[in-house]
Amino acid sequence: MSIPMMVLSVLAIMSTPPPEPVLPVPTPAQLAWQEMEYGMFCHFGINTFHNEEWTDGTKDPRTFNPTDFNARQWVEVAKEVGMKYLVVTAKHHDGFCTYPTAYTDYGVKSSPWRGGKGDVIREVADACHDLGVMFGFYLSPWDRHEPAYADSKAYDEHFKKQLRELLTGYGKVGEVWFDGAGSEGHVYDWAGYYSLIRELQPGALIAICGPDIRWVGNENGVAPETLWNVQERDGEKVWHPAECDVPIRRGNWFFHTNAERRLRSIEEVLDIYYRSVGHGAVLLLNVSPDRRGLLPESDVARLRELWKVVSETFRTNLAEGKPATASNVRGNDPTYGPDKTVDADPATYWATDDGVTQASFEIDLGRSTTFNRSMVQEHIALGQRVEEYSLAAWNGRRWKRVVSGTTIGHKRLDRFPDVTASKVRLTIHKALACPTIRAFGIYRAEH
Ligand code: FUL
Repeated sequence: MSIPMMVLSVLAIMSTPPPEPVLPVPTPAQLAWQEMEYGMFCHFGINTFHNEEWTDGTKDPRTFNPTDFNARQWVEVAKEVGMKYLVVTAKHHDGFCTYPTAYTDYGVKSSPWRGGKGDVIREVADACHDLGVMFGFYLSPWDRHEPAYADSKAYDEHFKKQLRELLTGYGKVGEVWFDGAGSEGHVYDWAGYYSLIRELQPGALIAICGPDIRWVGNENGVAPETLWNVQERDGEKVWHPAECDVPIRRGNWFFHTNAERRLRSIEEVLDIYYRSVGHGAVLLLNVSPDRRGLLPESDVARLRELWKVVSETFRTNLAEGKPATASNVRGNDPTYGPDKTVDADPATYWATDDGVTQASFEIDLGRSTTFNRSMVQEHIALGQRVEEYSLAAWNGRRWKRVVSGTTIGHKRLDRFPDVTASKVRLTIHKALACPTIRAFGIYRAEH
């Protein structure tokens, strides 16, 4: 063995093991999904043609007739504006199926659209797979049309048959969305639904009424300031990350004519972004295809505007590559050095010694720098840890606190008025175990 090789192997032996995970940790599919941060929800069905949010299952299926349907437009827009996945309604509470199911005539089969041969789900799924956007579907458990709904057992069978069609006929499915609305008092065979999904699409995440993704608890697109991924379910601790679903037009999941005034302003959607993604949740923003079967131009313009602001804001990390020092580095091993938070490599992270749950790192910006946004990410593959943090800035004479908060999780974004400093310091005041910080950034936003 050559001398340099020997040195390397000795170093390898001496290198410090990573921290033990804080259990439970995300599954690889949950981790990949949290990494996506942002997706598009599309509610499209019979309601689209009636200016109603919930129809009762009696609307004539012949009224479903988009004039210019193009799912590719939906997915192209989603991709262009930074959304990494798309969830579309295969059946809403009214029971109308947007795909040609064999188990009811109430759906596209009985509509004039494409001579009764159309399939919304096929076209959305194909476009998603083609363009590399994760595909998901919404299948409402509550069904106001299906006569079998009155009989729980019979309906379970019906529902499973529909699930099977959707899970076997449309390629890879990333997310199955089970809405709880309207189901009060009804008994479903959830365990049966879940095992069918696990069997047919083991990679699919089951959301809302399901074990993999939880509902954030409101339809305003806002996650609480303190957001833990770990939740208690049936007396057991589980990793159950939150999704914030919210319509881009206030109160409208489905398209309504003459409702453009409900379109949220850029300030509102930006605020939603900061309070969902920026609180460590995933944002599922609903955009309703119209009666043409296209996303309305005004909504598309708003999505573009939002993504422009977000990408411009976070394009330049003013701390990237700057020298960093820390109060503690795990095993004094540079593998876990504080520079790993600003190296733009998502795989590396700063970590402290076991038991050190209060620690800080400083970044020397080299010159006086003005910023008004910050970003911190934990290495959640090893579990969520941080309970309290703060950011301080050196104004040449003393440290001044800029912002403080509780949890970080996958991502924490903070907004504050312009700060000018030559050094910044992130302090972890409290954590469940030694912190693992994967990324840190400061930015100057114009909006
Ligand atoms: C709610 C439903 O009742 C709405 O119509 C919409 O589907 C929303 C995503 O979930 O519970």
